[in-house]
Amino acid sequence: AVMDIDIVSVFPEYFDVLNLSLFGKAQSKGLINVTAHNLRQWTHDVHQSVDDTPVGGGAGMVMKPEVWAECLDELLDIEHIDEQNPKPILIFPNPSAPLFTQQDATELSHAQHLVFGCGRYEGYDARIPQYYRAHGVEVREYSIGDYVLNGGEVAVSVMLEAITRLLPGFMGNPDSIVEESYTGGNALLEHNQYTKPASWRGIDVPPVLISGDHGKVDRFRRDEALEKTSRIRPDLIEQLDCRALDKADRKT
Ligand code: 6GU
Repeated sequence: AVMDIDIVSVFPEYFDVLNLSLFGKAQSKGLINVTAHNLRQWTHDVHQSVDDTPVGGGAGMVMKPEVWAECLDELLDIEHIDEQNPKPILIFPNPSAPLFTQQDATELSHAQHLVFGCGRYEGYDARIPQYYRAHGVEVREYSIGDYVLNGGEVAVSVMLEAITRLLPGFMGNPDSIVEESYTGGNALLEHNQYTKPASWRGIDVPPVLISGDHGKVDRFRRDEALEKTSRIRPDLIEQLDCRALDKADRKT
């Protein structure tokens, strides 16, 4: 079934890029149906204002709950949930939320309807996610990393790419999904990749890779993945499921 994706933003044109490349193909193939909405279309005042000053004081502006609610009541259509219209999942990018992971991408790739709400300025009124949770909607808030962005648009495009590339038929070669980093209970960084020529500007590819011995190649790549991960991302080694390690895995 086609995955319906609604995105709400004050800069909906930002998502015009979704008509290009793999997203465009996925849309024409009928795998996904993406609509970017302008939040201001749910305002009623001449200034089409979507934000106000923070209660309690402080810098910047906070997105108002009333406008978001008019928008989300319509897009979520929570009165009419049945077999044809399964429960949507509401997602808010938020730099103060848990990190978005491959596990989240996998879970969300099984949804039928995703609604993304892009906050701008200093954020959105905390009662918005609270209200929809209290009314039975699955609401998720995610950060995409420990750095500051101006708004949720970039974060949504990152999450969308991570989710939609997992849809059956989206990628040309589904094998490349199972082999890559961060999948399964075996989240290691990937081993290095080489192509031909075997020697280039005086640098040789590791000879074992052209030995034709598949067992040795697998072992070499596994050792490289373990070594790279412990050096670059020791936090991923901490999270490793011991059962994912084989006897020959070097203790690094
Ligand atoms: Cl989800 N939003 C914003 N504004 N900044 C971020 C972020 C999200 N994730 C990391 N930085």
